[in-house]
Amino acid sequence: MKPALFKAHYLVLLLFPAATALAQETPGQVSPESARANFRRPVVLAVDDVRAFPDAPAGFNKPPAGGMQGRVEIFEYDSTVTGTRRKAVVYLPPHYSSDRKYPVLYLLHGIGGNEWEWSGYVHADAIIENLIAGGKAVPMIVVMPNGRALADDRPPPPDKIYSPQNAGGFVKFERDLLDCLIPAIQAKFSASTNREQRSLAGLSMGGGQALNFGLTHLDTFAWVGGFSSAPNTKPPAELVPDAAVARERLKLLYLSSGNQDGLISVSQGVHVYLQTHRVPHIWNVDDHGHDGETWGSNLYYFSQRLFVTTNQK
Ligand code: FER
Repeated sequence: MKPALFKAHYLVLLLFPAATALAQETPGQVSPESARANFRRPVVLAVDDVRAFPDAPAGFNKPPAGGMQGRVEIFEYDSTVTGTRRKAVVYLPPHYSSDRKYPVLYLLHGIGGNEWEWSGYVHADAIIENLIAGGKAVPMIVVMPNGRALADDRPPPPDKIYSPQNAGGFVKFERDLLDCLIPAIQAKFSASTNREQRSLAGLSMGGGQALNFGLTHLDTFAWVGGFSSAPNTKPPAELVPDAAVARERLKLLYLSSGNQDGLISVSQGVHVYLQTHRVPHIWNVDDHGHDGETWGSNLYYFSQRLFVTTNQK
């Protein structure tokens, strides 16, 4: 019998004890070639890069048998960043009423997506509706904006997705979100204006945005989630310059990645930094790639903690 020491994966661990985290890519550095290379990076797992949760149960992302009781609307707002009128998809929970204020989750899409990616591809509306119906999530408003803050914010053709121009729109969205979208949502809907009732999360490029904007605006967001975050993610020391402040102000910080995803080192870098600086967070490494299955399943676990269960002190 071959001694376990010589098994290939142990050898890999011995030669490369830690994954080298991918450095932040600024829009000017984004190209189809760099994206291809990033997606092909070898996955090197540490011992704690394991599941926090099983995959979400069967049917979790299917509309309830009796049909959706909540509704999805298209919301329009004026942006001083793009100089245009922009669209966001808004989910309103069952029995939505102006008699009460609702917490709000802002959900950000990936580099090739738009305001329909979360509802149309991942079925975020059905996921959250099922959780609310089962008493596992609090009734909340979910805002799914277009995170590409450009005058033309349509997804570019495939050969232009990994371009400085497209990636630049995702940086500009920070001011659009904070100065234009959030005030407009609060003016139109019965939304709480309290930071403890506001969350920011996203997938891939949107995961990077959620970490970049959420963690550096703790006056605005108390619940932050990055799923399969992309190389637009800032270095962790910029995201969390003061661990004591993060510990104090964050109600929930949730990071996830599939262990088949070449971008996992982005999230690993943030996780290791948070661990070193003792900032409580959830770290869920599932068996997926860079795909809708990991995003749906992680939204399922993230959203049921929102506005209730804190993992911070
Ligand atoms: C990159 C690879 C992937 C990158 C962005 C992505 C900015 C984003 C992927 C997605 O949103 O799905 O090199 O650079």
